[in-house]
Amino acid sequence: MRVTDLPTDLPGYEHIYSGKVRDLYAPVGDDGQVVDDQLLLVASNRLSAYDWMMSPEIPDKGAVLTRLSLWWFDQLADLVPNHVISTDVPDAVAGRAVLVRRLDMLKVEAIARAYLTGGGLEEYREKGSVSGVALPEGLVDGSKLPEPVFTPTTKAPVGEHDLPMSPDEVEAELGAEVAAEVSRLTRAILARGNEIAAERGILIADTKVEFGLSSEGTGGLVLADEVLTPDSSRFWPADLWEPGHPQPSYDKQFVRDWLTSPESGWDRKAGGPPPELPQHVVEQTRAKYVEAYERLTGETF
Ligand code: PZK
Repeated sequence: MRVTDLPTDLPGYEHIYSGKVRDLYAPVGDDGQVVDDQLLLVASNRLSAYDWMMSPEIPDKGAVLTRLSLWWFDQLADLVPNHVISTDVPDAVAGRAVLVRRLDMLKVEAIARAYLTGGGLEEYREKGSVSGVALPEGLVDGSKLPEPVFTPTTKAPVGEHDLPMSPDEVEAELGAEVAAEVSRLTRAILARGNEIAAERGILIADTKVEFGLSSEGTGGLVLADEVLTPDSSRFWPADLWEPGHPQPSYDKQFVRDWLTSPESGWDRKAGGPPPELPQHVVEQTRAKYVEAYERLTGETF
């Protein structure tokens, strides 16, 4: 996010933090004090590609992803409790914000992979295993794994890249019991996601989820953040799935194709910022987000 692009000023809320595509606020009570057990999670319409923020924004992206995430929380409710309190939020962020329980967040990015690509593929090519899990020989970019594998990473500050964590490092950070539960739940979430998505023409190659521990009650693991959205997961169109080469991205393919075409005039390797997206690319990309939402949920956006 550019420093000139300030987060929305929301009366009754204090801005805490901004990530690449989302903003975090704390509610302020009638007494003027920050409400210390809640947060407002706001999804923006910002889009990144090739590690650059695109301009202009994608209309409705934040609302589509917020509604998709809420729908998934319901589909996963029998596996794990979630942090959602309410969708009653200020008009300025209506439809793209949720009020959530403030948790003690685990300092681990919980990632599971159902298909091999990206960093997992690199590790497999070097070692024949991914995060300590031995895999069959002969797997290629896009291959389906025998079962989802837990491949946790560190949480690096914005701008830096997350690093793989070994099972020992995860245990040292979380304790053996919580580490085992995070691994089991992350793999179960991806497996459930793919059971549902496969019937609707979408493959979910991998996903990143965040867990927190609730300070009150039983103190168990709670699923936080967003879940099984195109921003937190690799969505692939099932009809184009063909192991052996990089798969097209369900949501970002129009943007990537245009940026790498002669039409854009952008030389990615020269290091300069990408050009403004033309209106047709913005519109096609918005349509892909809406299509993913409608196919998965069976509801009209
Ligand atoms: C929390 N993030 C990541 C998300 C951002 C950054 N329920 C929670 N309790 C405490 N902390 C968090 C959550 C959640 N979810 C999430 N960082 C802290 C994040 C959205 C926007 F800028």
